[in-house]
Amino acid sequence: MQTLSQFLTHQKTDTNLVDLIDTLMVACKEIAIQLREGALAGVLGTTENTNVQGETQKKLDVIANDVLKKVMLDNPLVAGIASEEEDHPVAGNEEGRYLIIFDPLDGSSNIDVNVSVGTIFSILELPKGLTGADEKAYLQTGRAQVASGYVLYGPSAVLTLTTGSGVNMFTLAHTGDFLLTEENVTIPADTKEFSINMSNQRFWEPQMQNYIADLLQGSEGPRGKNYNMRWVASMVAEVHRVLTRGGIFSYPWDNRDPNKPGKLRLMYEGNPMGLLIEQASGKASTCYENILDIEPDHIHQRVSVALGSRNEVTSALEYHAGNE
Ligand code: AHM
Ligand code: MG
Repeated sequence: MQTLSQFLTHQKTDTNLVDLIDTLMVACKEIAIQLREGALAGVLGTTENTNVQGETQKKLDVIANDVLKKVMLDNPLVAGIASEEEDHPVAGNEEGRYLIIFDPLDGSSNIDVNVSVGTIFSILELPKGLTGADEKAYLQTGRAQVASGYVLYGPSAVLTLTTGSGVNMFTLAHTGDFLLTEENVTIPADTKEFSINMSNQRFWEPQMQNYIADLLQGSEGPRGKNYNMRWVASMVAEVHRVLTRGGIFSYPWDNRDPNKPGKLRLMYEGNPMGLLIEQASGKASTCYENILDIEPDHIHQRVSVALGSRNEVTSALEYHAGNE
């Protein structure tokens, strides 16, 4: 079985990028160990702090952020990092070439109930004339990502990675190596499974309400088939399911807060997951435009998301057409 670095080297990935991804996995292995210890290590529960998003931080949000920040900033290739848990980007090495953007622990509402969580990451090159402390350096479209991925901490720890030529999955072995377990992941174009937090239904736009109402009618309705529903409340787990067996996942725009077009964040969640989905032949949209085409204007900006099986996402978008 091939290790992660063997696989990337065979793919002729830039050696600096291989080094950087290896460093990211050093941090993720440490996070996996802390998660596995759970209550034994006293890491469950919340802190007294809220992050820049106004959310209460879990102890493990803070631990995962500190681990990633320290490990990545120690790598001389890193010009700076931006994190969902940091107010502002943090500068790294002045000679560094890469910017690392991460959601240290996605789905952290699931930590205390021992359900899957994950780390999501996105890698960009530092634009000329800017430093890793400049927010502007990070405000690149999702298409500019040189790599993105996540580590799902579930029954097994799985790295899902793209460097722009397909999607591959690596499982963390007891030896500490990530070993290639799924090559060239492809999402089926059609599906009978959707994933959305139904409790927010009354806050959605009528277009999304109509689309989901039609799915719920099953084989009697206009879609002509019975759909199953799943909601883990960890985007990493939902995207992993979509990549593994197809499906549509959405966290759509809702009217709870007019300043927030959806709950998920473009730079930490939308873009890295969008690139994985597109590289696996799926589709990733806001319901109105391709996520990867958005010109970001803020490091913490929110975005509505509908992603997964190509034909199903296209059907969802048809309900929204003409409402731009
Ligand atoms: P987080 O990054 O603070 O954990 O929030 C993102 C998570 C996603 O993983 C998940 O899809 C969503 O929030 C669940 O939200 P809800 O609790 O509204 O169902
Ligand atoms: Mg998140």
